[in-house]
Amino acid sequence: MAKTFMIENLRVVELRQLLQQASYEYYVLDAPTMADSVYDALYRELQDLENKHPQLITADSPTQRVGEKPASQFNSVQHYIPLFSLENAFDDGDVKAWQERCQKGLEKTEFLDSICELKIDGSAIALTYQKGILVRGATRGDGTSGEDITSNIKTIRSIPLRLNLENPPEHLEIRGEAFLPIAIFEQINQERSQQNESLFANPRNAAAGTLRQLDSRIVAKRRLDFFAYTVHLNREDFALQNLPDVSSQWQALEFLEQVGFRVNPNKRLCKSLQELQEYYDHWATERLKLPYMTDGMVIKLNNFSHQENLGFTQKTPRWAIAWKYPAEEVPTIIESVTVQVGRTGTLTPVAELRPVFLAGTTVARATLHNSDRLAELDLHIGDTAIVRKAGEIIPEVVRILPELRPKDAIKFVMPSHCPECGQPVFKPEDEAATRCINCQCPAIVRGAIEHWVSRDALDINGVGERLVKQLVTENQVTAIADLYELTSEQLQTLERMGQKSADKIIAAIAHSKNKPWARVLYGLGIRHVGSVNAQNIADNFPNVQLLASASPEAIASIFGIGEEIAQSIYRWFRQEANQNLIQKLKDAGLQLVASAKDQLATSCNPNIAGQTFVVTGTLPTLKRDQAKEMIKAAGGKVTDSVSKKTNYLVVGEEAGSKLDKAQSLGVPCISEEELLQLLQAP
Ligand code: 1X8
Repeated sequence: MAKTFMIENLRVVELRQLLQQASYEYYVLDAPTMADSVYDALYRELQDLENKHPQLITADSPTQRVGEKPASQFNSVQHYIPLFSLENAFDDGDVKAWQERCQKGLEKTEFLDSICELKIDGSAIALTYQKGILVRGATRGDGTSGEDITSNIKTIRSIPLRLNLENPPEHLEIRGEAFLPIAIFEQINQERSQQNESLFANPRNAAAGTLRQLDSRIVAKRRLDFFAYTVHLNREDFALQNLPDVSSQWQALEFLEQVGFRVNPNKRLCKSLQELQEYYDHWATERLKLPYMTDGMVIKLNNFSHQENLGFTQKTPRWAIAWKYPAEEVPTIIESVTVQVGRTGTLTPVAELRPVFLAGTTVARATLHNSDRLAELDLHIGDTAIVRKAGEIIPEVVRILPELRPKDAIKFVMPSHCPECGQPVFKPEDEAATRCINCQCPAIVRGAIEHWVSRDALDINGVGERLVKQLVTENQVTAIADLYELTSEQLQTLERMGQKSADKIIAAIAHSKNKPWARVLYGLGIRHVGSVNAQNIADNFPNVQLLASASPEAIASIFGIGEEIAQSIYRWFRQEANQNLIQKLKDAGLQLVASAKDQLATSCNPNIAGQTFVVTGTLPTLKRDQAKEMIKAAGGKVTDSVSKKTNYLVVGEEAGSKLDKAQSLGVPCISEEELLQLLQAP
């Protein structure tokens, strides 16, 4: 026994190192050396050993990056060293003046060596390492104190949980920028738009929003990244501990790289104003090709002794300056406005523009967001509009210039009928958007199916946007459930569809019948029910009947599920078309019940598992059978009569002799509400 433990302990250490190295090569060096399948296998092996011996889990184990249960709030923490903001320069004159001030302050006449780095448009983060282990990550906040977001920070793969240092200092503060790569930002917004959730304006907001997510499991899915750019070190301590000499910003960046951080490679040591200008001009256009957002360059005096001598003003270091690139805005003509109908029926007005070159690409369309925004703009066809790439990604109409409006220009008004199906549209008072509410609207049907087949839902390979459009246009599919009645022959009647592909698609559709209940629930596309919520709800309501008949209160009693989501689910199941859909999916053989294995996974609720319940009387929201099902799903036992062995009697209105008996035996009596609390809190 002891011997096995020793061997397993050594293996855990080895696995941790192997996985740390592989992850460093993948996420920091961007040069993978280990196949994904090998990584996964080693990761699972580590996870199994850690499950077996939880005492072997360390803070720097790769398994600690997956996120934790949602926190109710973040704690405010004091920064060990304040985070300063930077003084801004808007032209070369500002930069020259800054350099001259530095020279004067240091009583020098020659140009002071400066490091140019790109200014990353993300969220500044302060990391604290104790003896080389990441112990805290905090947001910038007001610069003096921020929020402790350590569990979110740990999900960022390019942030080392342990520094690559033989002899780490007691305490080390690292600063850098957390950001979302543009592609991931776009993917998140696409998903949010499918969920009918509000969109992030730009990658910076998305990164900030993600970092402040209370559920770090969601953060783990979002693939934030991080560039380190500052290390606060005590040079005497460093010398004492035989750490490398870091006496300049250039050396600091090298040090950061060496200990395992991702450092932006686009840095330059400049020895003249001319070279600063070259860097600025070069990156003015090159930055638009980078996979992340930048909004300027940061210039820092290289020499730490220069930095120390100059020190700080109230808010900013005197030895650094940010030279910003102007936000790109251009005027153009609005030639027409089209209206798109989204998956959930939201109408989005889009301006069709006379094409203009903007921030690296030609732009011919720009979003007008929604009806309210459109009304604010008072937009007329033929207007001259100022167009901006919001965070240089999605072009938007910022404002129009009414003084340039042609005399006979006609004001654009939102259509009263859906451009896709012709049915009247509807604008709720409290929402900015107009929407189509015809559930047979082809746009909504297409959207619903695209969502159903998407990766996180039923993940049906081969059914893409084009095929969905064909199927809906040809009326082969008018609702999700119709997919399961398609035949290969039917598909082969479609343009460009051979037998082989058709067979493959039919097989993929059939295969989706094995996908678990949580995926099915997510696939239904109920408003506000994203994949994490769906899993959470499916864990608590292990079959569709329980969920369909649950009260909004019962649904909202799940941790992490708010009133709005609960109402949305409740209303969804009250619609006849949706009830029919569920019946058809059931008939088609989809998983509308959690599998025994999943139920077992949720049945570790120690409040319920192994306890014996009796349910009596009329419960306020649940039917008695539902309550019994829920108890059983959580691992409890349900019997019909009260005895000494009964652990709880669940009591509703007009309870009869069972209540008397329980009271005489001293069996605890609980309400439905108390039962739900037991079920919910593991
Ligand atoms: C902010 C930023 C800095 C750097 C890059 N991106 C930023 N957003 C850098 O130094 N490379 S420095 C900084 C600050 O000091 N407020």
